[in-house]
Amino acid sequence: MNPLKISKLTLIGFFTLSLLFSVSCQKQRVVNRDALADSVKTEFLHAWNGYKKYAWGTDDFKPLSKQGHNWYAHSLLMTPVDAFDTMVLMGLSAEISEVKKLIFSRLSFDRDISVKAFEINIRLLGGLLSAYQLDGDQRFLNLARDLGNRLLPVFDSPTGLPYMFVNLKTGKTSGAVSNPAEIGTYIVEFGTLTRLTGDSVYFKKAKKALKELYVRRSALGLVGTTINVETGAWIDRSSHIGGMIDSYYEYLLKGALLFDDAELRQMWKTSVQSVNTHLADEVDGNLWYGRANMDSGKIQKTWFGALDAFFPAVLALDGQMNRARRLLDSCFKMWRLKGIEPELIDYKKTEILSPEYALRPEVIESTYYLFYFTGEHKYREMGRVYFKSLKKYCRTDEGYAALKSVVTKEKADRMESFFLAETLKYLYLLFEDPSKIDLKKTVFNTEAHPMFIKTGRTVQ
Ligand code: DMJ
Repeated sequence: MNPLKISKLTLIGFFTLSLLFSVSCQKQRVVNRDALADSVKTEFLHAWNGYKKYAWGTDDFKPLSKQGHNWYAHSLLMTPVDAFDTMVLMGLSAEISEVKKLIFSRLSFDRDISVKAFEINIRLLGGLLSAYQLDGDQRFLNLARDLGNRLLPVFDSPTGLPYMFVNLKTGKTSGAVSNPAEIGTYIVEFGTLTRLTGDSVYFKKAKKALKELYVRRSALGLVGTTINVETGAWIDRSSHIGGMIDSYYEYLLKGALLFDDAELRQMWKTSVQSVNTHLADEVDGNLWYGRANMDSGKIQKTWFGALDAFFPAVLALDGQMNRARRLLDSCFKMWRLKGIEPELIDYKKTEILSPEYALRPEVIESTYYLFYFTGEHKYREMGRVYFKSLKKYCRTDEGYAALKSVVTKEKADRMESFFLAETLKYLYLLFEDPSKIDLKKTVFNTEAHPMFIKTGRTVQ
């Protein structure tokens, strides 16, 4: 099918409906909104102003040394692009104008640099597509299309599984050893690009990658941690829901929802059933997900981390509320171990394996979903705890800093763009009126960039 182009007017009308409060909702808004939403906005501006003052035009702000940092030889404006739609949701009009000026005057992808395609896809392509859909400025879509075209060569492997890196100027690819997350996290952005441009190539390549990965699952239905994209052979056969696998599962479900795709839905159903059968682990009445060999299904490591905490959100989105609730309760316990969340723990021994906190969003994201679907006050109370910890341990005089250790609370000189794109966005949405976003019409990419479901329109 040849997807239709969507006119700017239709887009603006749609987003006005989806995002702004209707007059009839005004009363309810007062009741449903928590005063903390404004405090989160204040903290967003605190962090953004640090970037603006010391790192303007670079990728990231280093909050301790107070300087900018670029991922590659040229800045790709990682923080401004990633943060833009949070500003839109928060209604920060002055910041929106200055970021637009920066992006349209400086952002170019015609650079001789080899980039990590996954990160560029979720942060930049996702950010630009969401910016276009929210703001309506055609220049966002032009940039997104240019970037999408420059990322396309990653799919030109013998299997169709994408390479890890691509040179944005030459199209030269590298990195044949990849993982399910970096292979399977394209459909939301590439499918949206197809929908917005009418060019089916993006959706097709991203879907083929998902299918090629899915057919390589083990007899138990599990995937491993690393795979060679040229041969299709698994290298590390350890299976889990954490980093390097996580958003593969997320995109099976989100791709199904965003594009009303029955095949993806079936792939998700089969996969999550295997995950729930083999990786779910009960310890002292608490639900966790451990790490098993993909062939035996035997749990070998009782490890769970900050990245795994995305899973309650996905379970809730799928209507698996009991599991979602129980797993989020476990995640919250992990947060409370040291007053802020460690990167990785052994849940059986209650032992911290990696003590850093990278300002990650996943547990807050899951709490937002649980609040959205249940309306239970308990989840906003969890939100208050996260917010208090963030301010207490990570706030600096002019920004926010990751922690080297949640035990000593020593800070690290990093404020990743996802702090503004995701962590503060989900925290804000948790305290905002839930009707601000309609999750029947909106799918967040894995970097919290909203994409919008169009009914009666499929992409193939
Ligand atoms: C983000 O870039 C995305 O959420 C990704 O899926 C996982 N890692 C970070 C946040 O922790």
